[in-house]
Amino acid sequence: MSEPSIIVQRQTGYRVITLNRPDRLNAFDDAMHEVLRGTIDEAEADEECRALLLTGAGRAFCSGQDLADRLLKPGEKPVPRESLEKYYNPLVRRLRALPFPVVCAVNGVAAGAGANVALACDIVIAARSATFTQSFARIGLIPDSGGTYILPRLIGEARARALMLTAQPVPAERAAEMGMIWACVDDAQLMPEATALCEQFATAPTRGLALIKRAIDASATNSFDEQLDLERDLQREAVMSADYAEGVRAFMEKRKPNFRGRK
Ligand code: T3D
Repeated sequence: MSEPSIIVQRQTGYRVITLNRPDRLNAFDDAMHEVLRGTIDEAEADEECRALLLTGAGRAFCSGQDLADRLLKPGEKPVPRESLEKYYNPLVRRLRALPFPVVCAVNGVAAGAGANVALACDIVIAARSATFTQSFARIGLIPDSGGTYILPRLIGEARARALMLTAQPVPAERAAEMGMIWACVDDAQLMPEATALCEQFATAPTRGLALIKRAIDASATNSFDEQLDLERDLQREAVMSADYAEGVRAFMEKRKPNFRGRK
């Protein structure tokens, strides 16, 4: 039997999803996209799941689209694949909109759509040996999977433009200095640190965290006034939650809160 292209480990309060095509540096083919979609559906449907940890098997996180599936035979004409419409766009939209945090542990090379899928996650933590490459320009493509939207907002337009036009790899340490990612850690510390974050989220006020995700996403396009109105509306929702009542009670009683999570 062949190896599964996606491995899921269920932990208390969160799931670990591992991209598992190491001989292709975890490049996406259609089958892997389909399995990943199903895996995320299951995690979202499970109210006990309060965080996701996304990582890769072997020496890479993900090298983007599997280019072996794009090799034309002599004389063959290119056909529209619609892979953005079918797979990459729904995936990054989904990662942004999930009602709980998504932590990406970038264990090695992240290239093409692989880099931008990582950057679409809520918290990106990378091993010191990892690199981020907007490799699209090397093969005549444009950066996709939200890269042209997310990257300039993370590191500024000047740097994003240069990285996308030159396809120069960025080592993890530099990526952290630029603000492209949350942190760069020693390779041996990657999974312990990413797991610790997920364990924290597994007992967090998950509904409140989902509102934070919504507010930050909206801030990219809202005016200041629109954002203030949104904060007011989302805070109204948060103030009415059982988790806020519990948070205040626990604070006053000097004990650890017992949040309800997604229920
Ligand atoms: O068509 C559409 O659907 C449009 C959508 C596009 C979305 C995209 O993601 S486009 C971008 C696609 N990805 C790339 O262009 C990156 C291609 N890979 C690389 O540039 C390099 O492999 C890396 C910089 C990522 C790593 O380099 P290195 O030297 O560490 O490893 P390597 O030797 O190049 O790769 C190791 C193996 O993985 C090798 O196979 P082999 O020789 O051992 O049998 C290589 O062919 C394979 N591999 C790596 N990336 C891909 C891949 N095979 C298929 N597709 C890949 N993307």
